[in-house]
Amino acid sequence: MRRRSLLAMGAAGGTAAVLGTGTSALAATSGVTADSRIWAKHDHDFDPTSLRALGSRIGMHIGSALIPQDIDTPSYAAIAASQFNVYTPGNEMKWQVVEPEPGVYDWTGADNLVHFAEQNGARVRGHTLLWHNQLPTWLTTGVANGSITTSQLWGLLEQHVFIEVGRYRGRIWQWDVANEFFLDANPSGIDPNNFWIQALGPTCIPKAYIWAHEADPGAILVYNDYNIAGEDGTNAKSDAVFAWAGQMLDQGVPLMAIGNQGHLDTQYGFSGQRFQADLERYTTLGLKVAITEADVRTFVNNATDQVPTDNLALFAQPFEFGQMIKAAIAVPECLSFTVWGFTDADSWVPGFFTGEGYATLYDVNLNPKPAYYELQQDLMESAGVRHHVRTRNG
Ligand code: 9MR
Repeated sequence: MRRRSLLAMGAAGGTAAVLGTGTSALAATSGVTADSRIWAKHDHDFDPTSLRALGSRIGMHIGSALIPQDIDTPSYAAIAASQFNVYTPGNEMKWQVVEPEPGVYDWTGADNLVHFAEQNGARVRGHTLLWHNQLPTWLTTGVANGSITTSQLWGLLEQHVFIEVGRYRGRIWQWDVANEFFLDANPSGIDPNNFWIQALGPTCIPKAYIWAHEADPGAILVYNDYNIAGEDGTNAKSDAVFAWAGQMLDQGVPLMAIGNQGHLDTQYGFSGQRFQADLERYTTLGLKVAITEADVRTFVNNATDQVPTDNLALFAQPFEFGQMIKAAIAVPECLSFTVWGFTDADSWVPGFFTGEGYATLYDVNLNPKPAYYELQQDLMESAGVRHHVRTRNG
C-alpha cells in the first residue's frame, strides 16, 4: 500500500462502519462498533423510478442540499424523501448558524435535518467545518480587531470541530471538513488570502481533519471544492488539490475523500471525459470521491419563472447533468451524487448570478425537468456499468 497507515485505518474505519460488515481495526480501538451506524431501509428504495432507488442498485447515494423550507413544506418534503437518500444542509451546519454568539448554540436547523434524514432512511453529509464564508460576525470581527488572539482562535476552531462533530457522532456519513481553500488561478494552490490561512496558516487544515476524526472516527472526512475536476479548463485547480491531497496522506492526515461540487454554467465549456479522469485520479491516492453540489445554470427570462432565453440551453442543461452523473457512475469509488437543491424555486443561483437560473432538476412549480429524466435514465442504464456493485445498506 502506497499511502500511510493512519489514513488507511481511517478510511477503513469509515467504510466498515458504513457497510455494517464488521468491526474495523480503528473502530475496535476507538470503541465505536459497526452496529452504531445502521442505516435503515426505506420504502422509497423499492420504487423503481425514484433516483434514490436506482442509485442504490449501483451503491451510489443520490442526494440534495436541503434548506428548512424543503423539510417544512409537505410538497417539497415529499420529493426530498422519495427521490434522495442523502441530505446536505444548505446552511444549517455552518458556523454562522450554529454559534451566532460566542458560546450560544442554535442547532435547530441542523437537528431538524438529521431527524428528517433518519425518518426517511437517508444519510447526512455534514457541511462544513472550516470555510472562510458564513462565519459568525463575532469571530471575524474579533480576529480583525485583535480581541481574539491567534492562540484563542486555535482553541475556538478546535472547540468548534469537537462540539459540532461530536454532537452528531455516528449520525453523519460524510463530513465536508475543509471547503474552498484553493485559488481559481493557473497555477492554483491554497489561497494565501483565505481568512483561515491568514489567521492560522495552512496547518489549520490538517488539524481540522485530525480533530474531526477524533470526534467521529466513523465519518468519512471530505475535502470539498468547486472546479476541481477540470471545469476551469486548464485543470490547474485539480492538479493543485491532487498534489495537496497526496501530501496530506503522506503526513497521515485522515483525509478520506474529495468532494467536487459540480456547479456548472452552460455558457462555459465542460468536458465529461476530463471530469471523469480527474475523479479517477483522486482515487489513485486511495481516496473516495463524491459529487457534492451539482447544478447547471443558464440565462433565463426572469428569476421568478426561470425559462431559459436560449433554446439550446434546454438541451445543454440536462446534457451537462448527464455528463456529470455518467462520470460518477463510471467511477466505483464515487460514494454519492448530490444536487445543490432540487427545485429552481429555492436554488441559490438566481440570487448569486444576475440573469441566471434553471439550474436544478425541478422547475419553480416542482415539475421534473429534462435534467431529472436524464439522471433517471442514466441511472436506469447503469446496472452493469460499474466495475463492481457495492452492497452497502440503505
Ligand atoms: O446555498 C448556500 C446559500 O444559501 C448561501 O447564501 C451561500 C453563502 O455563500 O452558500 C451557499 O452554499 C454554498 C456552499 O456552502 C459551498 N459551495 C458553494 C455553495 C453555493 O454558494
